[in-house]
Amino acid sequence: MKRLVFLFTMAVLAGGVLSAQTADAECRKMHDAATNSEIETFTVNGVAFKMVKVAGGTFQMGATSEQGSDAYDDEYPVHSVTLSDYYIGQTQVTQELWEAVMGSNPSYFKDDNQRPVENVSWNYCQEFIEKLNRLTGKNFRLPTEAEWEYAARGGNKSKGYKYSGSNDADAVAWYEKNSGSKTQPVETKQSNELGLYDMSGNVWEWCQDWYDDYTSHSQSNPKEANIGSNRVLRGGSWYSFARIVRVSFRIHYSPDCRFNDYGLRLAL
Ligand SMILES: [Ca+2]
Repeated sequence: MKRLVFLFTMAVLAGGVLSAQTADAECRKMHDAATNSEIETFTVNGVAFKMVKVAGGTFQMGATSEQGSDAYDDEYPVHSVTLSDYYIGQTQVTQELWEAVMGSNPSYFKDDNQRPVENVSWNYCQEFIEKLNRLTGKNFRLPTEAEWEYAARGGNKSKGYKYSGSNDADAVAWYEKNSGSKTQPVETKQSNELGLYDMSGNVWEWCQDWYDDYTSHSQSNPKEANIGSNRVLRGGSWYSFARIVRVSFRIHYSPDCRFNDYGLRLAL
């Protein structure tokens, strides 16, 4: 009897060890699926940066219900947009990366090169991207406005938050209330559903598109309007009220404009 109990105990223990190993492997797989396998690392002049794969899908762009009465007129009408897969920067372009490519740093807040680069116009961003592409042989670009918003909303992992990754601006964004009136190093707030940092707040992010009014038509991979006078910026900054760092808020300025809260995030 004793021996039987012993064998039984050993069998249960062995089973436990086996299932623990299976669970470990399962956890590892899930972890990899959520992180490494969807992230590509690129290096330019010794500086590494990460691009996160965004699986395409269809989403409602504009002032959806969670935006409530904070939404402005130009966030309407809400319309359906379908996007193919693309990559987007895990963080805003840092001063370290900008300097590795351009050999200089135009930023106003300079004491830490992990702060996002700012004080860059849309035109200057295009120069940066052109040079980056020459150095890497890739086709980096700015995200379209639709790609920016889909990624900010968490893509097909979206939980429908008002800000990128939370309904609490403080959890995910450096903005007027918590920034100390300056940029903050990237990746120091919680990420959103896709593992992207600072899509709400820190610095505004230039999009590829000319600014245009929304229409109610469904769109597929919308590209920039043919003509316009202003380029779109998204996400708000260290200087913005919470209402401005919402996922659907939009502003637009001349492509020559630069301020100490205008920066960028790459797409591919
Ligand atoms: Ca931002």
